[in-house]
Amino acid sequence: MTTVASMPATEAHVDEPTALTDGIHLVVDALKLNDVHTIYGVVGIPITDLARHAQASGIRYIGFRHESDAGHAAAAAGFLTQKAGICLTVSAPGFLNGLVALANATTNCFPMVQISGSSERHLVDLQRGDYEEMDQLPAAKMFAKAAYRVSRAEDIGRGIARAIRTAVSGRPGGVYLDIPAAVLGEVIDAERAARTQWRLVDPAPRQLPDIESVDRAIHLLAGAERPLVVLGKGAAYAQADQQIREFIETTGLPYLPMSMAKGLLPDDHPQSAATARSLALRKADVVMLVGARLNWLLGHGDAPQWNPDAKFIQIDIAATEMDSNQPIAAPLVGDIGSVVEALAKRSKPGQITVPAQWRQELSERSAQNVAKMEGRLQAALTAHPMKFLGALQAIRDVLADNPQVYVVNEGANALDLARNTIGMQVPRHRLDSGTWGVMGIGMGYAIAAAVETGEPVVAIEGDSAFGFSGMELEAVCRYNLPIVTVILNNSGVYRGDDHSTTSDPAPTALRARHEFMIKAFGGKGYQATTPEEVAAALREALASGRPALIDCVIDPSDGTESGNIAHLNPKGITAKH
Ligand code: ADP
Ligand code: TZD
Repeated sequence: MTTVASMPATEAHVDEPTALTDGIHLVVDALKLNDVHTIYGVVGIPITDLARHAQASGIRYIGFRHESDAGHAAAAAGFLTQKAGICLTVSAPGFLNGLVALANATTNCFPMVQISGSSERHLVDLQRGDYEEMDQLPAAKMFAKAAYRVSRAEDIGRGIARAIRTAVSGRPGGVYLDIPAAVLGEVIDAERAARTQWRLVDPAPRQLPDIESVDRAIHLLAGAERPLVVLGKGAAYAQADQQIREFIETTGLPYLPMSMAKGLLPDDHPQSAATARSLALRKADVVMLVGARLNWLLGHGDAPQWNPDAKFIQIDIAATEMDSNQPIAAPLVGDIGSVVEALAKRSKPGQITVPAQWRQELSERSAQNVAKMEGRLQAALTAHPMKFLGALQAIRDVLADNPQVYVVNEGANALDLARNTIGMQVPRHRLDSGTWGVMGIGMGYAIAAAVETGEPVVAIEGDSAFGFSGMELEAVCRYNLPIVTVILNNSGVYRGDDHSTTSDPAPTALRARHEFMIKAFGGKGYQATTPEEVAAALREALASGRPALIDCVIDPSDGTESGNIAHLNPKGITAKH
């Protein structure tokens, strides 16, 4: 317990000064008590002293240029550590800037807590026009897993405990905690305050599945002719790496990793069906979803992309996820580690097998697809100007020698092509645009990955995508983080060769030499025009362990509008595509 002041007590106790504390100290005490090591934020009224005090008491404070980036960093920290990432924002506009990240974290099922200062309640509630006036709590509710407000300093410990518990337990998500300026400044008796704080016991309890549901799933899997496992980012989050790998390898089941589940098993694993994805979805008769929702990213489980007769087994911590898109023949509600353990324990040796014909079908299709792709990859290596696939092969080769590197990835083509080109060998080493396909996570995710793990990070960014968080290059340099930002710069959103019918540039047009940006902040900038230059710059940058940016000059005519989701554009009568 930290105390802020001593004050003479009442006349009856002149010899015993009462130790006092305040809201700011109580927030820091509660965070420390609950093992918070890092806060990501942007300071200002009323939270600057809170950040200062947190830093002075041993919590690392990482200061950003924009709250969205700080929030994305907190969310990524949550995904990587299974602990609630903490984002600190100022009232009204700062709060709103952070809210995008809070909503995105909730959508992705990442645990984070946005703690925001807010203006004086008695002014806000009468709409008297306070500095940064806004009624933040109801605004946050719509976008968060939960939203709470602390109205008395004595409730700070409770508020923080409740926020962290809610963020990490069950289906993880973003939680908002509103602390008005007056509460941060409230002075109370330190001894009394100490009794209002507690450390959470078992913040994210295991959730064991019902045995009957386990047996039902085993029965279905055992009877399958063309079984398939889909691993999602929930499986990566669960940190049940060993159980998942053992179950897949013992049963021999083919599996498809969703983008952030890549690396749970190494991408070159013989049971990976990634290179026969379309066939696997179209033909599988029993599909086991492990921490993956049947949302748009999986075509909602609909035919003809999927076998209309497929039976689904779904492992998820959220019972309400079952039947959200397709009937779930065998729901397995529980935490992935416990469920997979139960599946392994309850299935008899040899009970779940994979018919040779299905294995053969998948591997033949895989070989065909790899051969087809080979031609495209070869052609890209010598193309000038450089193609996405030229630069990406160079990055792939460097990363293959550095499997501990965290990969952050956003863009449209830059996302689709990097996801398919760059193999991951280690779990939880790929962070990307996620469930929303959001732009702007790049620098925040990269900073969190570097700060939380101490490992190098390579952020592979479309030039448009990078722009959303590009100013954080300054934070990358200020904290001297080992982050190499690689921009696949085709001078546009999707492509750079669109022409406008007016004197203004086309809506998709962009123009930048990003390597100059990082130089302004003291980092190393490279421009690369060939795959060889990309590889050389990346190797040098990674070896330096310092902030660097490589602007890869890509053919403006390379790229597809909207990447591989162009079909989601409304057609209408003026459709270009
Ligand atoms: P992807 O986009 O990779 O397919 P999703 O984000 O759609 O993955 O799905 C993740 C799912 O994982 C969510 O439905 C979430 O409830 C679930 N989940 C997250 N953590 C766990 C856990 N520890 N145990 C079980 N399910 C989890
Ligand atoms: N704003 C936000 C926050 N998220 C978005 N997804 C978009 C806008 C729309 N959008 C995409 O879906 S991808 C993209 C935008 C603006 C950028 C694509 O261009 P890029 O990548 O330069 O990043 P490629 O490689 O040139 O396709």
